[in-house]
Amino acid sequence: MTQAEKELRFQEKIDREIKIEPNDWMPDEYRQTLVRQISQHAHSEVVGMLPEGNWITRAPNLRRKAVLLAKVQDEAGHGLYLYSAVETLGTSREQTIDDLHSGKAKYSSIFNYPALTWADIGTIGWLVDGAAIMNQVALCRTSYGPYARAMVKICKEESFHQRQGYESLIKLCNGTPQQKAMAQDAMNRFWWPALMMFGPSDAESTHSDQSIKWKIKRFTNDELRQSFVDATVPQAEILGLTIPDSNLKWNEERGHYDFSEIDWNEFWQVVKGNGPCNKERLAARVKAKEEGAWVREAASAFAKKRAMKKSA
Ligand code: FAQ
Repeated sequence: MTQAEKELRFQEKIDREIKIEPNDWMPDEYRQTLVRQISQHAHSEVVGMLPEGNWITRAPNLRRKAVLLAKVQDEAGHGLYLYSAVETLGTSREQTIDDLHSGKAKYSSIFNYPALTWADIGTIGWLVDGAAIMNQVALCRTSYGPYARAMVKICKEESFHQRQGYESLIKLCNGTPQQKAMAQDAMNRFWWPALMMFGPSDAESTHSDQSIKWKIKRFTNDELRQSFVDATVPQAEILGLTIPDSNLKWNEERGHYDFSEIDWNEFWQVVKGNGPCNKERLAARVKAKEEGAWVREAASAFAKKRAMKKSA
């Protein structure tokens, strides 16, 4: 079969909604796109543990601490499912992590913003996990089998994360004036970075067209961003929080909210490594790898010893 015939068959399979599995033939570009997207997604989950992990010791009570601890552990689990999905495409976990540490691979821009107050933790759950779910529910139907199956479990957990964040904010917004002000301040700082999570506008998105054709992505960046805004505005109204956008307005004709243009200069600056916490985040991951080297060495020495015993 020629390359062109193979590609045609591959596309037919995608069009018929048949999942692509690790041993199936796939175009190199499809494989590379998946490795890029899934590994960046995995890195986002793992780097995303840092701003929240920083608050575990400072949670205001035992219940909040237990919930936050569980959430941060969930994110580690998501990273692991996703690194495994990348391995099914023939790229080792070691390589994937090295690509993050060398700056070759990206992770979500949102995690380069600091979590300054306790209200930021509720806001991250509500807005950041909320944005993540909007994007990830669609990924449950992505064309690559291992990624789609990982996303089903991840989405169930992200949904709990979003709700615990919202519940925490309900408490703050119905608390003292200082607590409400703290929630508003968190909203002011996280709203725009949350909208940036969906990526560049469709006009600027380099990968969207091909990824939609391959059904890796089911919706474009702008479509998902709009759905997020439409779903979130009523939630902010219930909390009594003001969204920091004077142009935010329901558009009867479109059946959607209109909102201001994103500051794309800020977005690209953060993506390129110049956000408020980029250097700190990467340094924390490199340090974790170095400090965990002895654990990996001990584990592989133990595995070798056990294998030797077994064969003897
Ligand atoms: N930040 O052509 P497109 C979470 C890059 S998980 C940084 O539109 P694509 C859970 C993009 O990589 C959050 N870079 O790209 C949690 C590309 O650069 P490249 C992560 C970004 O792939 C919650 C270039 O710009 N979720 O939050 C960003 O078609 C709380 C051009 O962009 C996922 O990763 C960005 N925001 O669409 C954890 C979901 N946006 O690679 C802890 C899976 C774009 O050519 C606490 N990923 N870029 O060098 C996706 O759905 C897609 O990859 C998009 C981007 C939609 C993110």
